[in-house]
Amino acid sequence: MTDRQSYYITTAISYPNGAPHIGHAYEAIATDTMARFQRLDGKDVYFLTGTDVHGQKMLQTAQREGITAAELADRNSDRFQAMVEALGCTNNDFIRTSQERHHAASQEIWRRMAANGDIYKDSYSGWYSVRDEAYYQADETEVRADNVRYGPQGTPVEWVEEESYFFKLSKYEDKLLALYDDQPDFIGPNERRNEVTSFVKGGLRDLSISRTTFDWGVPVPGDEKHVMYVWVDALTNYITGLGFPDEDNPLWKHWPADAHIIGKDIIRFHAVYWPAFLMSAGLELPKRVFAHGFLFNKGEKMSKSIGNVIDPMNLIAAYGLDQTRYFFLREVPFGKDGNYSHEAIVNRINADLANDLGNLAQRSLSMIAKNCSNTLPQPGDFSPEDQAILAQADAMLETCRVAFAKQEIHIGLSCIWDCVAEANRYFAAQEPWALKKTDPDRMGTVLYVTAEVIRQIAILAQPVTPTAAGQLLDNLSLSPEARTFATLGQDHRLVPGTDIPKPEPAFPRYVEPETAGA
Ligand code: ME8
Repeated sequence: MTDRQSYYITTAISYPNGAPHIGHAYEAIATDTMARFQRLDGKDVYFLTGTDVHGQKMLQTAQREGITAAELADRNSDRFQAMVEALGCTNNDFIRTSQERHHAASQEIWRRMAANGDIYKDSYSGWYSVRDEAYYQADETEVRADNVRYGPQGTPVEWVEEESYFFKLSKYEDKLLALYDDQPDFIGPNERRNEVTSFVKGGLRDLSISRTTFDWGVPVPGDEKHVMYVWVDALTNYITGLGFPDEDNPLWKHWPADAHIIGKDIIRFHAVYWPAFLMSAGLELPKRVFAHGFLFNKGEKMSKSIGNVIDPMNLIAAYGLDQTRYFFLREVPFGKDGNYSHEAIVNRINADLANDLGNLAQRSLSMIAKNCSNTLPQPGDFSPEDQAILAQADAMLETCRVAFAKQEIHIGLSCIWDCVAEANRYFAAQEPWALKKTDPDRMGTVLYVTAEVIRQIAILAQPVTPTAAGQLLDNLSLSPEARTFATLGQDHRLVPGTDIPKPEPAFPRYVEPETAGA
């Protein structure tokens, strides 16, 4: 088991300055789906998520609420952790940057960057956005009609002037450009790669990496008047989670990360600052940073600061967990922005899940239960139509592997649901219900082929709809070992003669609450 290939995947760690919103849930669902996919594909997966408790934004929110930043962090981190659990995430750990292990790791990476000659003391004066926790150049900001100055992400900026430690980011300009060139897959999707490359080509200035005007953060080693700039410690969470600086920790084998999954607004921190910090500290670089898009509800960006927040728990309660997971990952091409609405969600649930997959499975397996004494039938020779649908099912794994390696979850899902659609056409054209009287052997073959195609669809659907796919696999009497991707393809076909139970429905239809039970 130890020679399994490692796969380390992370989400961004969220600011717990408010309740989790749908953007956080989206990132967790997508990352969990990728973690489950790689695990089922035989990799030794480690999946980390958590909360980013430091910074001025947390401090200001706590002050407004009349509590300490530590209290705010604890209270809301609990809510984030509960959300991740409610979403069915299979994360191995949940980090909070207030933890002692994280302070130790952040101080160690600082020491290593300093030892490499990359940290010096000076004074900073410039623009800072508390909402983005980001420094901006004057030419990245603009004063709008309301007389307020805004940064490039549309958040207000304020003037900051204080003694500060700096990181020699300018020294890493050429090294970063060489990285983007040599490893074209380092940043995905391509539009983000272009954005980052042109930002770095525009010239990098040294980065202010400490603050003295508040003390909510990780103290700078050797100069406790300063706390680290929140992004220095936040990014370090990815190695804290693997035991850094203890390289004998068994988890350290997972470094470097295979994929950091983040939103597009924080690509600069992950694709510019983070690799520069790691190069400076003499540590390996992550293999890929992938930025997903933003979700919009009625076209408006959601954020805790604006107050336009949709509670993911409500979505799960209203539509179901597997349904919510499927909707977001199928509807929104991963990497692009997306919209959602009640109508769009209901349409996906009823069309793709309840009708196309749910009904096909229920109809075909019920026919087996009823007409074949609850036993998988023995197929006869396969017709060209049988062979075509089986070949399409057998080919899904490879397409999904290629797609998931690039975080193109939507392409993997559309390949699976193309097969669902084709299986429906096959089933309708073969009319097994009519064969019952005229040619029962041929009926058995059609039902066997349909069940075998459903087997492969359900195995591949597990990462996105784990519970419902598990129900389909229960309906086929498949043992836990018979549910991994190693069993996909023609070498592990369903065994004729296996007893199967009367099928339980896996994907219920969505019924509007006011008409439910009417
Ligand atoms: O940025 N749609 O935390 P955060 C999709 N602490 N994704 C969204 C979104 C939306 N409407 N709103 C936010 C931070 N996100 C830092 C990260 S990592 C070392 C530190 C995504 O709570 C956002 O892009 O503001 C980010 O990836 C994640 O949610 C956490 O955002």
